[in-house]
Amino acid sequence: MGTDFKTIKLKNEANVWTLTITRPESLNALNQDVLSEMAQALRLIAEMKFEDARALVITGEGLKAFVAGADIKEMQNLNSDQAKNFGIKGQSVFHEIELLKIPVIAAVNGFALGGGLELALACDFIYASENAKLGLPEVSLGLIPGFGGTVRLSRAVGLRKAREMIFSGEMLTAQEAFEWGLVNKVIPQAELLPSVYKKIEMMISKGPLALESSKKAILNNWDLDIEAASTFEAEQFSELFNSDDSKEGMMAFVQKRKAEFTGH
Ligand code: CO8
Repeated sequence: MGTDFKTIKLKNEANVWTLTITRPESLNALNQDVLSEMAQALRLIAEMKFEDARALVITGEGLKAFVAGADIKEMQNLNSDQAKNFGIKGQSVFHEIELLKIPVIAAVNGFALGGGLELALACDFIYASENAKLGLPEVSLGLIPGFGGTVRLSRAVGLRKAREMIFSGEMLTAQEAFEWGLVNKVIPQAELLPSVYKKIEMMISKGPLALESSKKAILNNWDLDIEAASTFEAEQFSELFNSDDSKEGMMAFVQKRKAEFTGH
């Protein structure tokens, strides 16, 4: 498989994939190459059969940073049109994460700033190490978040907290981010990835079609009115009754045994 990347690493262990951004000398800042390689990696994973790709973890190399934002050194040379293209590229790569059929967990192992926090926000949820710092400091550069931060942060923490974070550019500690509901769990650095893999192991023992369908329903429904959202949920729910997995799941419960899901 074409996984010969320069700015990221893609690793597979028991069909759980880990995408690591590998520019620790720049605190894993996102430049054009990283975004292009991420797009390529996400496409590879999206095209896999369910049994070959059960979940994805996104993290950064080293003990200091998940991703400290878009690459400011590269960005400072952009004109307005180029900046727009760069912004749209980042937005579209991050949206591909949301569209993946499998759970995607951000393992935030240090600074998650600007584009780094925007990347984590596009993942299904975030586990963070105790030393993590999270923020959208773009106003300090005379900019605003441009990879989806103005959209996803307010949906994650509410409008008022999002405004406070974006207007001040201040970083939250991992513990504060946990208290704000931005981070699901705070874990000592050395235990971060093992904890993420442990949670994934539990999730992928469930019906893969049910995971896919719940991810789709949550994404589709988050900004719909209650009626439209309930209609979509009912469609997703009822469609699963055509699957072998739902029959197996319910039968296994009745027969008091563990379900054997096939993804069909
Ligand atoms: N871009 C490029 N290089 C970076 C970045 C970055 N975002 N962050 C850190 N680096 C580099 C530093 O320049 C330094 O390189 P060098 O050794 O060559 O000087 C190296 O990484 C180590 O960093 P520091 O020496 O600064 O490490 P410190 O521990 O002193 O500080 C901080 C760590 C606090 C994280 C600090 O590096 C920092 O403030 N970084 C910038 C954080 C930031 O502002 N991020 C937001 C960037 S803007 C953005 O993400 C917008 C996204 C949307 C774009 C849409 C486009 C239209």
